[in-house]
Amino acid sequence: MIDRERLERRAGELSRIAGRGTAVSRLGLSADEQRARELVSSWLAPRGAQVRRDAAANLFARLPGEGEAVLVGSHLDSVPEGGRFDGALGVLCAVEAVESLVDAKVKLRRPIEVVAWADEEGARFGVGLFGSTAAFGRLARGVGDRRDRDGTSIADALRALGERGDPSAARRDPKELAAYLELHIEQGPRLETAGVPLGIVSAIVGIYHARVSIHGRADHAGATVMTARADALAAASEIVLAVERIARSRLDSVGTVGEIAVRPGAKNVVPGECVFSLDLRAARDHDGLVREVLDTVTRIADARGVEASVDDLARVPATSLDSKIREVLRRATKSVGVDAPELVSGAGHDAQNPALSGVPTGMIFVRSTGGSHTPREFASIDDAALGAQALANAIKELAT
Ligand code: HGY
Ligand code: MN
Ligand code: MN
Repeated sequence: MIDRERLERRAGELSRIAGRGTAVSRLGLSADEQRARELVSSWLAPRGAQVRRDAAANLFARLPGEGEAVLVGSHLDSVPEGGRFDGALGVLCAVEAVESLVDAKVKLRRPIEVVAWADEEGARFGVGLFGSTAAFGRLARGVGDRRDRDGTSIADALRALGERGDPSAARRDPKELAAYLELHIEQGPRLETAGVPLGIVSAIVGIYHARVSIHGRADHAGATVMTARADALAAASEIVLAVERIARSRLDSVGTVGEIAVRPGAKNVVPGECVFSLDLRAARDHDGLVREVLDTVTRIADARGVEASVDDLARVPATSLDSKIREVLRRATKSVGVDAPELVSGAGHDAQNPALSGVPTGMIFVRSTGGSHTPREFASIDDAALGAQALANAIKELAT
């Protein structure tokens, strides 16, 4: 049923949008992401899908039917210098699964909607899972005013795409949906180590994103003795190492500072200000991890005589996925000959938003190698075709 060549050809076409070699830099809410949505629309519109883009720039392609819809998809944006498969493979396999069912003239009762969520990575504005958070009405207030490094706001970026600029207008009723399915590369080594091409996601870790600003005092690097300094970068550095220490000390926890900026940023000026990102995740006691890190930020800032302010960007609780849908996915993967293990996802996914909104949600993992969020990321077309076939089987069971 799956047309392997079509899947492979389209994967190549998509990876060339904002791609360079095996790297992709297709940032959310950019013209590149819009070009990717147009490419996906060009595949589905000729198959009778009604294609629309919502106020948060999410793309939906709907094949008509009766009752609540089965929603299936992932995201098209990437991190800067990311890989070709993160998100993109889920959209490609959703399109291929649906087209293979249409090719085979399978009678589907329910409507099927293929979705490409906008700006899942939050690479420009810092708000991860942006499009799906907007669609399920979970955006924090004032998100539209969040700005990227050039001072462009989310509202500006949406208006540049031809939207009105208020992402909260993307909200839709979760009761319109019978189920949400997402195929995604694992982005870790477990399936590779186990020698298994597919996995089923049991739960997704809790994720907290924030921006920490440390205000010290800029001063002359030569004329200011060490005991008279309020060095913002030295304080931030102690905090970064504390994040690493705390995450290492707690079960199933990770902590990362991926972005940092220093002002004024000159070799002979004691740093007056430092702004850095916080990414804290845990499968269990996520709140405890966040609390311990934020208490430590305050303790270090007080001890060093600098001011620390924390700007919450996103907080998604640990999310377990629907047991009935996991059973559907177990049958679907078995039917392609795979005894798929259940895995907790350390990566965040758009699937958290439908799941937290009461939509029965499931995820299929496809084996990937070379890590992720890097051009080394890789998934084989054989594993992708197997995943797409399992996805088609699951859609068929849920939609007939
Ligand atoms: O950060 C994540 O886990 C996802 O790739 N956005
Ligand atoms: Mn990612
Ligand atoms: Mn992803």
